[in-house]
Amino acid sequence: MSNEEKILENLKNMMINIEIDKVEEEVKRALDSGIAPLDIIEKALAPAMTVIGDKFEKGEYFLAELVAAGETFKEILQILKPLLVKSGQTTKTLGKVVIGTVRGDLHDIGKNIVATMLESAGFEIYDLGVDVAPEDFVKKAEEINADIIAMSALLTTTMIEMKNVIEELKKSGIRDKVKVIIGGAPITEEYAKEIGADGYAEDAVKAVRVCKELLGIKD
Ligand code: B1M
Repeated sequence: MSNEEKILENLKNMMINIEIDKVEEEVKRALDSGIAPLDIIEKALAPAMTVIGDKFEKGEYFLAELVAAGETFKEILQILKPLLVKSGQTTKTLGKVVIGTVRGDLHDIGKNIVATMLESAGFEIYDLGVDVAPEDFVKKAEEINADIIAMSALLTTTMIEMKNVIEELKKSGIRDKVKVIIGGAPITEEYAKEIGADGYAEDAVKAVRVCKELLGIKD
């Protein structure tokens, strides 16, 4: 195992064991040793969250652990976000994206990563936060003349809101003016097709690629 792999493995385990006070220090150590901010997220912190979710499901962890891990992830993102944006090094705007987590859903860690990655790729981001009603997605898209609406859902019970947003876009007569991309742990390519979304991405890196494809932008 390389030194980089060891540090990432260590970080992942600290997160899984909810050793909150040690995580920030280890992230700084990872950065100092030259590990890319995106690798810290994709190879250590995000996989740790999957394990934490599994433990919650099995009853080994409770809501307190879920909250502590979520809060820690958000704090670490505050440190990594400027570095991610900087590494994108783009100045021109590729397009306007309205992003949010759908109604009834308060999960925003993945959505924030997607927003950060899109921003670093050169998109202009309008982040509506969490628990966003369909009308609010549409209102914002109309107001800023958005190119893309990007929706995140982490609960099987809230996925349906994505369909509601698409219905709302049709009602407002702007469905053909804006592309819709969806994602989040329970979302699949099939679901995207089923509800008539234009794109689906399983992670933040793919979300950037799909958004570019939807607007016909070549790398
Ligand atoms: Co919740 N939670 N949670 N939770 N939580 C899950 C989602 C769950 C799978 C855990 C489990 O049981 N295994 C489960 C859902 C079960 C289901 O619906 N099938 C669950 C539950 C049940 C709940 C509550 C109902 C618990 C309760 O109260 N009894 C409750 C619901 C609250 C609500 O939303 N109304 C709840 C609450 C919470 C906290 C608030 C404590 C906290 C969220 C903190 C926060 O977000 N600010 C939390 C957390 C942390 C999780 C887990 C452990 C981790 C989620 C996460 O941040 N992952 C999660 C378990 C899991 O997902 N395995 C779980 C890391 C993040 C980087 O990944 O968000 O998947 P993710 O994002 C990825 C991709 O999905 C993708 O890219 C991201 C980066 O690669 N992606 C997109 C995301 N959005 C995208 C959009 C795109 C494209 C890609 O295009 C637009």
